Amino acid sequence: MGRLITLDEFIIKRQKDFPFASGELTALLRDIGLAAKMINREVNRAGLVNIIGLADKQNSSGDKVQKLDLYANDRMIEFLGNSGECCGIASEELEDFIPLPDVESKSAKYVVVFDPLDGSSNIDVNVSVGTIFGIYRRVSDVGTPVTKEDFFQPGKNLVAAGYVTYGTSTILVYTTGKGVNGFTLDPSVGEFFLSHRDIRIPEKAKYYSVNQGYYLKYDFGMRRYIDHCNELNLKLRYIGTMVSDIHRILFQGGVFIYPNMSDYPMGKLRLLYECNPMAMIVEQCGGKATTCQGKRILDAKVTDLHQRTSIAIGSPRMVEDVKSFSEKYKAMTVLE
Ligand code: P6P
Repeated sequence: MGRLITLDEFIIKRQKDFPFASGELTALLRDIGLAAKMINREVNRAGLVNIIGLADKQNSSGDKVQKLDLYANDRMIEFLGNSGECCGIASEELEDFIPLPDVESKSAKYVVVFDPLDGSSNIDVNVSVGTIFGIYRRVSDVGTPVTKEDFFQPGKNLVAAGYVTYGTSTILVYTTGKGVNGFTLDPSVGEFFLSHRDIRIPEKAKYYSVNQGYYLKYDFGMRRYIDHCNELNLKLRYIGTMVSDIHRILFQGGVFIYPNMSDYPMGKLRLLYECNPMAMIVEQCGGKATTCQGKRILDAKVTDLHQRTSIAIGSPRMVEDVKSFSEKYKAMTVLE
C-alpha cells in the first residue's frame, strides 16, 4: 500500500497545476474540506441529537427544509468565510446570493455556489446525502461588492467543482480542471486521504438511473429511451440523491437522467449549484453532461440563481443515446 496522502497535501502539491494559483484556491478547497468534516459529524449523528425533523422553514424551491440542511448551509458559509478568499456565495438554501466579509482586508477573487445538503429528504431514512460545490473567479472588480454577474456565469467558467458523499464512508471528490480525485475521510484521525486517484468513467455500463415512477410524465422520447434500457436488460439504480447516483456512475458507468416533465417543464434539478458542478466533474472523468435534448450543460446560460434544467449525465455513449431518442421522437406529442 502506497504512502497515505492527505487532502491538504494533495491540494498544495497540485497548486502548481493551477494557472493563476497563489494559494487562494488551495485555501478555499481546504475550507470546504473542513466544512465537510463538520457536516459529516452531524449527518452521522442526526438520529441521535433529534436534529431530524422539519425546520419550520421552506427553501427557495419551496421544499420543506430539514434542520440538517440549515446546519450544513451555516457551516459552508462559516468556513468559506475563514480564508478571506471567497467574496460571496449562492446556496440552494438562500433566496439570493450573499457577500462574505473581507478577512484581514484580503480582496477575495472567488465566489462559491453550493447545495449544502443534496437529497436531504433521505436523511430520516438513513440513505446517503451529499454536498455539491462549484468555484468561479469573480468577474467584477476585486475590492468592489460582489454582483449577480459573478454568479451568472456558464458552468464552463468554473475553476473548480466537487462534491462530498456522506454514505457508507464519506468521500470528497473534486477537480480543478486537471482530472478528478477522491478522498475518503478517516474519522478516527479526522483526515481525508487520497483513495480514488484520477477517476475515469467506464464507457460501458449495466445501469441506468431515473425516477421510473414518473415514466408517464416524461415526453415520448424519454419513455422510449427508458424502454430501450429495459430492452437491453440494463439494471435500474435510483437512490434519489443526485450526488450518490452520479458517484456510483463514476465507478460503474451508466447514465443518470432527470427529464423535463409536466411538474417540472424545465426539469427539476438546479443548474447553478447541482448540474454545473456535477457536469464539470463528469466531463473531467471522460463522461458527458447534457440536457435531455442534448445541449451541453456547461454551455447553458445562467439567468437565475435557482433556474432548473433537465439532465442526462454519465458514460458518453449513453448520454448520446438519450439525445438520439429525444431527437427521433420530438415530433410526437406526450400522451396525456
Ligand atoms: P425525485 C434531491 O431532492 C434531488 O434534488 C436530487 O438530489 C435527486 O436526484 C432528485 O432531487 C430526486 O428527485 O423527484 O426523483 O424525488
